[in-house]
Amino acid sequence: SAGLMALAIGGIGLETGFCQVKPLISDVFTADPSAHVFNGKIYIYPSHDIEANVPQDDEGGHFNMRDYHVYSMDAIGGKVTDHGVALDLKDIPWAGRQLWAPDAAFKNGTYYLYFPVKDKEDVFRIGVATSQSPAGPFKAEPKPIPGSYSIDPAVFTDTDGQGYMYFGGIWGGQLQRWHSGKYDKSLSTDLGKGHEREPALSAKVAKMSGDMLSFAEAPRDVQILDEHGKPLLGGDHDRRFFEGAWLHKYNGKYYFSYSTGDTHLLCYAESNSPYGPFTYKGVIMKPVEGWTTHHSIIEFKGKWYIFYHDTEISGKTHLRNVKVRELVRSADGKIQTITP
Ligand code: FUB
Repeated sequence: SAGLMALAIGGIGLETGFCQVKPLISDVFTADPSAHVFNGKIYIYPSHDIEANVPQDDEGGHFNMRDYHVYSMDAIGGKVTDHGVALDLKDIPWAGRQLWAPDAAFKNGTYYLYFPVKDKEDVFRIGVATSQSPAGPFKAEPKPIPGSYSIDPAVFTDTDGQGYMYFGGIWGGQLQRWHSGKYDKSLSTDLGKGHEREPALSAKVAKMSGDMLSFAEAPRDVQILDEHGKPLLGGDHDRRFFEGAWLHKYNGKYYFSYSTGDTHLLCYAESNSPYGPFTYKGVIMKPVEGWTTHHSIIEFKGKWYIFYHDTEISGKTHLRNVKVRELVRSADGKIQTITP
């Protein structure tokens, strides 16, 4: 019916009732889009999914990515430019395999690309590479960031110029293996049975050093509290942190958003400090097609947008495509839940 017809305008479809959103990139597979506004343009730093013919396993071995491309757009709904290979696995001296979800930052004339990759012992670490251009190419530092581990770095620059890295992901992202402070390979999913009534594993946050190449402090827990001020529990799969952290600031408050992994939700929590504790507020997006769900949030020309992915083009969980749509808030600041 006419009421269900969607009007698609260069990637975003608008109409009442539902919203048809087209993939932003369709010649290659892209996922985990971290978007930033640099020099008045939108730059997207996604994972570059490929068919590597690695069988699916619980550790995410089938996500066997080997390089990154950077994309830019002058406007939402405008042309998307592919700037080519920004960083290749073979040019990261310490890397073994699996270039997962990256992020980028800018400080004092230099652009930074942060990326998780397994080292030669198959342990995820977070690396950093630099460029004079937001589009790259980026040159990797010779070693991972000291004290880094797990996946999904998201670097937030506060209004005072201070950078913070949020990171971590459980199960294939290995965060649970660091629970005791040392790497324990026997912990393969979360902390497992018997831990459901204990506080959930937390994402980590660390202040960045002035040169953005290292942590200025030991990573701390990003605590998420429920409406009674109690930490979310490990068994609370609809609300607890799994992976894919993002941080944005709106009206002076800090919004920490993330994926719940096995329940496939994007949720958010709010705080008056970039360190938290954050109070759980609700669901930003209900499950998309595909197992993983990963997003970023930016403001561009007075509107807020969420970048995310699904598997519309391939129908396969490890071959994803990025999308964008508007993020809408109610008058009280609450983020409206999106049903994709
Ligand atoms: O793309 C590989 C991994 O899948 C990411 O690091 C996670 O956030 C999930 O999207």
